[in-house]
Amino acid sequence: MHTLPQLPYEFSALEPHVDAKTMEIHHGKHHNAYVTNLNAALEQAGGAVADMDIQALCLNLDKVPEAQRTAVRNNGGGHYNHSLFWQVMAPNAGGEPTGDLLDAIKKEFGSFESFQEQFSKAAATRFGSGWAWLSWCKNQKKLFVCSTANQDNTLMEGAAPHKGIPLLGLDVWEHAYYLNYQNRRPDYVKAWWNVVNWKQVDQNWKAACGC
Ligand code: MN3
Repeated sequence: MHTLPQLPYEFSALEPHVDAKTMEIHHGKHHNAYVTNLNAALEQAGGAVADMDIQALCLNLDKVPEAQRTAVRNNGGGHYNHSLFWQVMAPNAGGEPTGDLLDAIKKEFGSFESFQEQFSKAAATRFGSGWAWLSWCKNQKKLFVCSTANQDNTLMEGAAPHKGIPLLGLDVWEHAYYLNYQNRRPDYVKAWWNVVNWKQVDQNWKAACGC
């Protein structure tokens, strides 16, 4: 059974960048529905996939019976992505990462500003609903930026140009910003940098690369 994680802060904690009403609906209704629907699909599927943790499920969608695979992809992806999303945001956050992670970003993208630009572009140009990512490619031992459609993520086979472990994710579904920003996705993306929890991203990176 998968369960809805508690938000690590109040609904209003990310204001004015992300408003309390959006957080309340996003966590309590949208994320909760992904968890409920994931559990229902896994109950139908039975077998080993019913006991996998959420990361293993995203990595092993081919092990899910075909009849439930799309439901598990959409709702399991939704559960994984949002669980990460709440963690990589925090009040009194934003700014730049420090130390090794900043060095790794500079090495890969030239500068922090250039990384931010690439990531914002990935978020702005994803057509329809999806996510922007900073992920770690284990095979090539490098950071990369991309976007994915729907509730896909970079753990899933064929969802992105590289397979990799998500370190930082940005939800660009309209439900993530429409109340406050209406159609202005670029304004939401710009404001969102003020709530990025770089300490958590650094932890995610160290866990992913073993460094
Ligand atoms: Mn969402």
